Amino acid sequence: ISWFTESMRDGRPVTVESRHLIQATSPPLPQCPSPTPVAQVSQYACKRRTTTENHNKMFTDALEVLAESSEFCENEGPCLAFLRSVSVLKSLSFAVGSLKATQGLPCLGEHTKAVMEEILMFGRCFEVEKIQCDERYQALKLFTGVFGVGPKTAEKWYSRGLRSLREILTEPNIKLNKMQRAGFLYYRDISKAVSKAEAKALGRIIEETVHSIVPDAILDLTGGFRRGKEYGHDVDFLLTTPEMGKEKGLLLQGILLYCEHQDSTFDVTKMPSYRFEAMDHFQKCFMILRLAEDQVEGGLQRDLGDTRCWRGVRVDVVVPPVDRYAFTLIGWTGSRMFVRDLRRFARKERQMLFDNHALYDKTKKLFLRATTEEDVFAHLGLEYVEPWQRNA
Ligand code: DCT
Ligand code: MG
Repeated sequence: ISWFTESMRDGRPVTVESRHLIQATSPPLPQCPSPTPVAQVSQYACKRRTTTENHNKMFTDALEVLAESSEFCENEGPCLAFLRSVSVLKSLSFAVGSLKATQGLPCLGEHTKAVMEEILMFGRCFEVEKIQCDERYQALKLFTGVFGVGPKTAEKWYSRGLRSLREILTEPNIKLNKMQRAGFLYYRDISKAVSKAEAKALGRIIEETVHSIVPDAILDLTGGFRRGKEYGHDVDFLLTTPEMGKEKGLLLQGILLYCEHQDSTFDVTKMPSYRFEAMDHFQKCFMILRLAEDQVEGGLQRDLGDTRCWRGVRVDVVVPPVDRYAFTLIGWTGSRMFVRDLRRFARKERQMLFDNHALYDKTKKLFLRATTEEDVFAHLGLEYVEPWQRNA
């Protein structure tokens, strides 16, 4: 996860009853959904229902390469345009078989359509293959895959002629920060996907640790696992206490391999003049935790030849005060595009400002209260979208 370092581009109700950990919301039994007519697909990801089932992977994989390549070239506009088309294609309940089938769909630009046409005709896209063979793209992808390394650092290393992780580690003039050193130290573990069983095990461990400090603390699994994903690159948790203020200084001890702790800079007295932004100000920990073999149901995922009985896993824990919990839960459940469009929808269609701390009605000049995610959707005049339908 490098988004908090450099490239800052950005359920269920949290009632007392549902405050039990690791209740990854699972989709209900498959029904036979009638496909949404193309003409009714919204331009806003928060008005679409997107499960983890992607019927258009061959297009979205290719378009994601183009998005990433644009990001590496600091072309924010094209990057976002590709990500928006990816998101629309992921929401479809059918596999696109011809360009005609995309008529009326929002967010699909000329470039996207040309790529799709080529894939439909030849099963591959020349431009994407060219990018994948490009030396700069390969190096930047490799470098940004290291925890703590964002596109700017990756570019700096590339422009100094460095091409491999070994070259970075042996170049005497390169000074790694604490986060990057941990990123290299646990590189193999962190670059391996985390399974749902491993995420659940971590939830139990963190809950136990937290409860030994504050018995009534509330922990929820968020991020991709809350959206029903089977694998993730990290595990994200939200932590709070029923009593306001008691969440301050709630620390995790004993199992940390690496921890980057950021204290809260959230100040409720500054709310009236406060700027709405993508990153929140709550206390948080970006960690690497040691997960032992016997803690995971069915055991750890292991590489051939790995004789260790543990692995390192990237874990984020964010600690908002309980009166901000619903906003933060939506933000940290994601997906990125879902939340990005929730903010855009609020701003453009409702004259409201929304982020991980608050929802503000500009017309009424009022901060709106919410204790559950449903409250937030209701304030925005949106149909509630379940976490497993937010994989936009
Ligand atoms: N998030 C966001 N904006 C970002 C990055 C993240 O709003 N720029 C939110 C959305 C998801 C949540 O934070 C957790 O982030 P990640 O762990 O990066 O995403 P994920 O969906 O959990 O993906 P993965 O399964 O790979 O961890
Ligand atoms: Mg995650």
